[in-house]
Amino acid sequence: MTVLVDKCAGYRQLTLNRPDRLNALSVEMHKALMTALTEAEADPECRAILLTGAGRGFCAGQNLVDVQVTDGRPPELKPLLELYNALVRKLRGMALPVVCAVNGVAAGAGANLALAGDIVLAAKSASFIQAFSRIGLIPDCGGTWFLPRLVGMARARALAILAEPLPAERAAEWGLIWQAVDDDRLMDEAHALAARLASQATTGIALTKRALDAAEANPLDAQLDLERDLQDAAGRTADYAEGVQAFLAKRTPVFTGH
Ligand code: T3D
Repeated sequence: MTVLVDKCAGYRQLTLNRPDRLNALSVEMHKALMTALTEAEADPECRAILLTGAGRGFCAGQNLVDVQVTDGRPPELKPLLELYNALVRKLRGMALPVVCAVNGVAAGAGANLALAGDIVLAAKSASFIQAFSRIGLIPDCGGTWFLPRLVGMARARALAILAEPLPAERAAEWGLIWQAVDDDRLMDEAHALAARLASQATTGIALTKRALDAAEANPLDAQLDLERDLQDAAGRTADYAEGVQAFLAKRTPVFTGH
């Protein structure tokens, strides 16, 4: 199994599972991850995703064994890149919050896959490497979009061109990720976060994700209109009614995600 699926209370843990190759992405793994995300979204009991890697790495990007130049002919990369694009679109478009727990090195497409999550935690020993320029490629899997937005153009350019490892703690300082945590705390923290998200008003979170993603391209005027419409939708959820009632009654709200 190239992706392990664990059903936890309220959420699913998906684990990239080719540890001998630092979870480098094969076509089989692409398909397994896509299937696991689609199935999680269709499960009414599942209200958050926790994505991590088995072994000492998170993901080393494209499985380079599959794209070797043979007989002097470079491989056709476009079909492969459609798989990456589909994965990034899927992760960003998920109606569920996605927590990435980066347990070790995240390189190439593996780094950018992590950045497609909503909240990224990393073990302090982990690092992020835009490894593409080392092999003559450009950052893909959304890298050229995520990097400048998260850390600014100067840092994005240096990360992309120099391909040096960015340690997790600096990645957090720079705003590339949410938090760097002690290695032995990573999975406990990630599970606690996923469980917490799974008990929140998850329809509201899904609408928040849509608003933030649209904000990247919208002028303020259009964004204000979008906020009005999405807030209107959030205001019609049972969770909003519950949230207000619980606040007024000074009790903890019980959200259902509806
Ligand atoms: O099709 C296309 O090419 C377009 C799509 C591109 C998307 C991309 O992701 S391009 C970028 C691809 N990824 C890389 O270039 C990273 C390659 N890996 C590394 O640079 C290093 O492995 C790391 C810096 C990530 C970690 O270094 P280290 O020293 O901790 O581990 P290692 O010894 O290099 O790797 C451990 C094993 O995993 C090793 O196998 P072995 O020698 O024990 O049999 C290594 O070959 C294997 N491995 C690591 N990364 C990949 C890989 N095998 C296949 N593909 C990999 N990407």
